[in-house]
Amino acid sequence: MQIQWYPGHMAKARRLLAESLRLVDVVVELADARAPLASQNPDFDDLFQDKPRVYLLNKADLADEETTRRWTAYFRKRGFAAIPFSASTGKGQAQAVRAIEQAAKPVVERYLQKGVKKTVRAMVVGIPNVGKSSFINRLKGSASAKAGDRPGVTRGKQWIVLTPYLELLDTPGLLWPKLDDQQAALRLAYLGAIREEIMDLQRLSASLLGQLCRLRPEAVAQRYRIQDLGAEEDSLLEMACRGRGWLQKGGLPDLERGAQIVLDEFRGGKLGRISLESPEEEEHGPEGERAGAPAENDAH
Ligand SMILES: Nc1nc2c(ncn2[C@@H]2O[C@H](COP(=O)(O)OP(=O)(O)OP(=O)(O)O)[C@@H](O)[C@H]2O)c(=O)[nH]1
Ligand SMILES: [Mg+2]
Repeated sequence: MQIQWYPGHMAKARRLLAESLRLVDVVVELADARAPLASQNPDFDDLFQDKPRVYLLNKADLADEETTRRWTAYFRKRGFAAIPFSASTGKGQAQAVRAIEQAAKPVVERYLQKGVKKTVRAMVVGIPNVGKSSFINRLKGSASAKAGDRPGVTRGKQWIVLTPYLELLDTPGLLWPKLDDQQAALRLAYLGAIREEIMDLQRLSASLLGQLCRLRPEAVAQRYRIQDLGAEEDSLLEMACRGRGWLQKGGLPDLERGAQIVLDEFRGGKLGRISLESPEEEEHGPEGERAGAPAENDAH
């Protein structure tokens, strides 16, 4: 299954982001804590160039805590601080606001020297469905920006005034024109960043089950009552349907319904907190990763 999703509204969104750049002091970039690399838009370096950037690993409440800790160490080692955040629980909120203020400090001070107290404007960017609007709502303390559990909810830009001195710009989720790395594209699809209508959901959910069998065999065995965790990907969805009783009238597995439920349950954290990527895998390749194994050494 080849995954590509770069519809017209996204190309338009890219232009909108580029145009908005001159209005903002800071770019707040959200990635998904469960796959911090796959969910980073490689176009952003080009697009935002020298603008001060704050990195948040959102949905940290759904990611494995220990793996997220190692990811923050990984990024710190490479010279930038990535703050674990959860728009759902509010964890990381104070650090996020502090990081925005810190990133804006040079420009604020320049204005102060001229006797002006500047309003900091920060643009919130990231892939679709990563939680940009939810992040803004969390900081604002109210549902000011429209959020939803599918990609492509925000279509235009919207300014949200947090305080007289801090404004946030909500923007549409942005992917990149060619998803070269199809492993990463699959992760994006598992996370819900790609529009479902363009994919074969049964194949997607079977492949997610295969991945989960490697990452969290016990959780899969328990939740879907699958005994043979080493089975071919193609048969895993069928086994899950039988295990959970998702059957059609004649007793055949209801693969369509099962596919949707498996994806929704993973996205909703029903199998526990699971990270799809680890820094060790990034540094040593998939072979270097021992699924579910704790980190031996933080300095990896
Ligand atoms: N568990 C959890 N869910 C979150 C978090 N942040 C956002 N969500 C959920 O993720 C889904 C997408 O959130 P949005 O805020 O609409 O995402 P967005 O990045 O604005 O999406 P687009 O506008 O479509 O690009 C919603 O169902 C949110 O409730 C989080 O930190 N934890
Ligand atoms: Mg949005």
